Amino acid sequence: MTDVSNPGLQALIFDVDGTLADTEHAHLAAFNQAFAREGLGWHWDEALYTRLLEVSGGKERILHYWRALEPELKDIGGAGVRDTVERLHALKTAVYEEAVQQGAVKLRPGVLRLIEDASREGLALAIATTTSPVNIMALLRTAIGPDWSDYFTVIEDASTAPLKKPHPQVYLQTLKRLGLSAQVCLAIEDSANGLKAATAAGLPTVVTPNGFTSHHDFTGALRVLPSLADVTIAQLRTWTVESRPSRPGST
Ligand code: XBP
Ligand code: MG
Repeated sequence: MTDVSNPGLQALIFDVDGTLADTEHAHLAAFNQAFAREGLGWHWDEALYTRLLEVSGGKERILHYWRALEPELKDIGGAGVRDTVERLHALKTAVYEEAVQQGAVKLRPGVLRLIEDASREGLALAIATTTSPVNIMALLRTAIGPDWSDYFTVIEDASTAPLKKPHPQVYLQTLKRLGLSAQVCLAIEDSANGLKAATAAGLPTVVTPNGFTSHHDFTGALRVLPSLADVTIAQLRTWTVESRPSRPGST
């Protein structure tokens, strides 16, 4: 019998970059192409990009790098700097979108099966990401097909949640739109910033790290797994309920 005072899992909330797919190599190549096209002489290698990923959001990452390169950059709030960052990021987004449409990025193992299983079992599905909407569309349209958005009840992204992870805004807005409390949802993330954002919103969180994030601190994660390949909905249900503090008299 269902314990109404201890409701089960009702929704899965997915991060995109690094979680649904290993996108960061494609993001990195796109940043470098944008820098080259603008003749900036900037080039990010993988070691540098791994460190820069600590700053969530492409625009924020560009600005952070620029400020580190030119500490005297005065015009941080000014139109000159802002316009340049916007232009670079728009260029980078176009390059990334094209690469993804050409099949440069595949979903990580187990992701599509878990989405299909969750949907079949009546769980709600949502996306909570710092990336731009066109990037989500390019990835999921290519990987799942034109009806990809039918799977997702809620999508929150850079266009709706300007405060980037580790700020919990994107998760709080996702929960609000789902109309669910955090304790009946599960977040799936790949990075420390993502984990911090999700847990700050009260969400139990499973982490599947990748090459760019495997060195992060995942203290507070419900589980840290190499991928979603062997994960079942039944396991996610069990882990979610087990994550709750036990109530007096409940054992
Ligand atoms: C991912 C990001 C993104 C991408 C770049 O963070 O930080 O910024 O690297 O995408 P998360 P944009 O997976 O935690 O959401 O350039 O579109 O920002
Ligand atoms: Mg991520």
